[in-house]
Amino acid sequence: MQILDGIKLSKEIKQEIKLKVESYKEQGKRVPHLGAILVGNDGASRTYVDNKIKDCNYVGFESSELILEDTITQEELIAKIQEWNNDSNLDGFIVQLPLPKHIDQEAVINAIDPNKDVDGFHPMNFGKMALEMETFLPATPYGIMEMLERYKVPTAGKHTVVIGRSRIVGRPMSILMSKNGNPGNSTVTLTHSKTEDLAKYTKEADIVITALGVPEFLKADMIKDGAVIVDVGITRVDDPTSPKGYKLAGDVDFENVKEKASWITPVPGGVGPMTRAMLLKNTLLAYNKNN
Ligand code: BQF
Repeated sequence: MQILDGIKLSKEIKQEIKLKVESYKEQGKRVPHLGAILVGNDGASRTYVDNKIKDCNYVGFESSELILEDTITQEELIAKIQEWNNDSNLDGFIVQLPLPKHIDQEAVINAIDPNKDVDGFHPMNFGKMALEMETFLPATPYGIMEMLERYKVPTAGKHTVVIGRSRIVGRPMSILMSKNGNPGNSTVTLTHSKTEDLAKYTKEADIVITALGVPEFLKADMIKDGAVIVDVGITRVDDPTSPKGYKLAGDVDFENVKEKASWITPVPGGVGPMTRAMLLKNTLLAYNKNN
């Protein structure tokens, strides 16, 4: 078993970006600028946004943070988004998900200028991705592709089974793994909550990508020897021994599955750090496209 180390790789990527920013500065150019909108004060969302801002500081990007009350109306939020769409100082921005229940997530995503949509969630960008045109890829699928590429994990001709069909992870992942390129050229099965006998598919898989959110769901007897296992699950589970009172649990029964897998991502320290690094890559792409 070999570990797909997202911490190590994300550090390398951040270092590459940092060097690019230094060279822009030397050329007298402005630096890339990322914005983040947070609605409400959910603890996990707060942490995610804080970390995105920290990452910007680390690589030398400018960043802007807008924290809005969870009582804000959808119209008010969309008005803020339009302000940021028209702000030529801002290369790209994200609206941290999930949003409060009274706000229609789809309407909000649709309001973002596709050229500033560094999360790659706008339907225009999803469509471009599906058509294999250059665009912002959603950060988690992008991070997984980057990881497979940098570790030279073979994907062509392999059977990839994706568990979960969310707009942000599972579905885009299924599209990217089947694209004509490297990584890609996989034969993809997209499984979901209505799939009958899921293990029938996972046992046949050369690559399993699980984005379910059920701790330790994927057991050793559900995979074949030498399979590549990518764990996108990050559920907070109580842990009184940790200072935070919780720990992160993946979808994979890591201790047992790792004995059978050829490559495996840990949780924490696998896909999550790659997700963070890819937001920076997308911001760099926005900077280069909009300049
Ligand atoms: C790690 C996210 C669900 C809903 C909204 C590192 C992250 C997570 C885990 C992280 C996520 C998940 C993010 C680890 C960003 C990934 O070491 O395992 C980093 O920061 N993520 C988000 O912004 O919104 C979410 C998951």
